[in-house]
Amino acid sequence: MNSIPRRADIREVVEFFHLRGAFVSAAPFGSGHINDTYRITMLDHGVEVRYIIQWINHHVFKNPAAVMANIERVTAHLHRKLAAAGVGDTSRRALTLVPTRQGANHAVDAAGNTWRCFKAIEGVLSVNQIEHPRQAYEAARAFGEFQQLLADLPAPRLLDTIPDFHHTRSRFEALRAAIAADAAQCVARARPEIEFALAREPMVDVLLQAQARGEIPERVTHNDTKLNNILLDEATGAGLCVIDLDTVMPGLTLYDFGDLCRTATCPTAEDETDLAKVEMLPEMFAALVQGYLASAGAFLCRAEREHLVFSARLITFEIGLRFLADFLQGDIYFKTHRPGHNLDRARVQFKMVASFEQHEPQMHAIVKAAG
Ligand code: ADP
Ligand code: GN1
Ligand code: MG
Repeated sequence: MNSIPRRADIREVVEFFHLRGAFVSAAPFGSGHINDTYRITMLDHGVEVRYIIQWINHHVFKNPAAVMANIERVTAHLHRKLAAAGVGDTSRRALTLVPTRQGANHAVDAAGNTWRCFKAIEGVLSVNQIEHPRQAYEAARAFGEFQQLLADLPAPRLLDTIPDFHHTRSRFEALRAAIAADAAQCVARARPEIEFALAREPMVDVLLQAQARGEIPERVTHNDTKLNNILLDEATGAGLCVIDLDTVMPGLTLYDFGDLCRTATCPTAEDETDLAKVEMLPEMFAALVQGYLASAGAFLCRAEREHLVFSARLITFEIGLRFLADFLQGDIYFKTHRPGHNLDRARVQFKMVASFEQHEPQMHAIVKAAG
């Protein structure tokens, strides 16, 4: 939710976990729209040790324990696979959960809030706005590798922690309902954006239908592949570790590739107000395709390859629908930092959709050239 009441003192939360050393400091970290993240510094025998502690937004993730059960299985599997592949130190390549003093994967405070802790990975960058194609290549390669490593995650199926998360038809219908209800009396302020969205209805069923026909398989996917959810090695620029695993669930690989295109081909922040600056960068798209195929190319089926270009447009559209619906509902889902913030975000997404539409032939040529 947008305005969360003050939660437990972070100092008390630190005490839930089995951390090394003495507490030094805690500071809010990251720029996510849902959870709260803190970076914790401890001092252990004169050496600073850092951790990441996060509050799981239970308004969004209705079953935080299920989120943590998924994350525990996924991170354990990643560490096992990386070690088996000969990676000596897997601690920079996959997240490592820090257990509570009772040995659990999360803690629940007296007010019912859920907290979890990871070891902080040092010497890394998380990029909010793309700077050069190498970053795009590395991010896409790392997300493809992530999907590949999880392809043989043992049964059972991961839990659907947010059902229908990327069900674009449902997202479209939710927008329609928000327009009809006009709960925040904002419909009049968003007429062009609403028109833009409604005119693109046919797009929303394309992947769902391809999946229903059995052409596109369900796999284990990340589902929130923003550029800043990959940690890059500060020294080498290599894509090191995929983070923000709350939405790792059964999904389509194209959701991940599409969301990466949304964020990594855009030269601006997600909430840029000067729309003249918002335009998809073909050189970044080319780098994403090359990086993604370098790792995922081995397992993608033909229909997945054929929809790479479409996925960029679809997921960008879908996130735009969600921002717009939230604006119309009065900012009840995403954190906002100014009035009209969600509308600004929706505008950027829709400008990117228009740009993907304009560049479609060029994007197909890029995929073809990548082999
Ligand atoms: P959200 O996006 O929901 O705020 P993330 O899990 O993406 O939460 O974390 C926010 C930021 O914190 C990331 O962009 C990254 O910069 C940093 N971060 C998260 N986990 C780690 C980690 N284990 N090691 C180092 N930095 C991290
Ligand atoms: C949210 O929390 P964060 O910022 O990583 C959202 C994503 C959106 C993204 C848009 C659980 O992700 O689906 O794509 O904002 N996460 C959830 O920036 O809804
Ligand atoms: Mg994140």
